[in-house]
Amino acid sequence: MYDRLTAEPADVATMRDTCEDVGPIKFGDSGAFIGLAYLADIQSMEENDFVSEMVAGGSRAWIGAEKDVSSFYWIRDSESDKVEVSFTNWKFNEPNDKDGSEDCVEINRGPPGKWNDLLCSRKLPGVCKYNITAYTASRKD
Ligand SMILES: [Ca+2]
Repeated sequence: MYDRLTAEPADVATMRDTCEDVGPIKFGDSGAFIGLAYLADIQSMEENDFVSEMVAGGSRAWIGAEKDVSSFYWIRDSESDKVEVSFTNWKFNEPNDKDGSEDCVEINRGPPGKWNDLLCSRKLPGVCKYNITAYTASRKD
């Protein structure tokens, strides 16, 4: 389950905190639970299309990949909870690590759904992803 973040554009560190503040969430009297939210990781082309189309007008947005030394990782709940990126959808000639300082990743740069590495301090919207652990009641809000 996803939700496009409607907050003001922000740098990646701020956006990660904002996503984490969204979860955990409980819905309804039964306590139906949606687990922690984090800046979205993307595991397949189908998921990539879903996230890409979610961002209004196909505008640029942060996704949750970040570089450590020379590889990109999906970072979820914390710096220690990270998984090396396998599926990718880089734009042609990206990631280019311009000026040796592009460690974060945006989606919808150029062709829809394509990725670009970018300075983490740039301000963009972001897509949060909810890790659903149980969902037994209909959403009431
Ligand atoms: Ca780049």
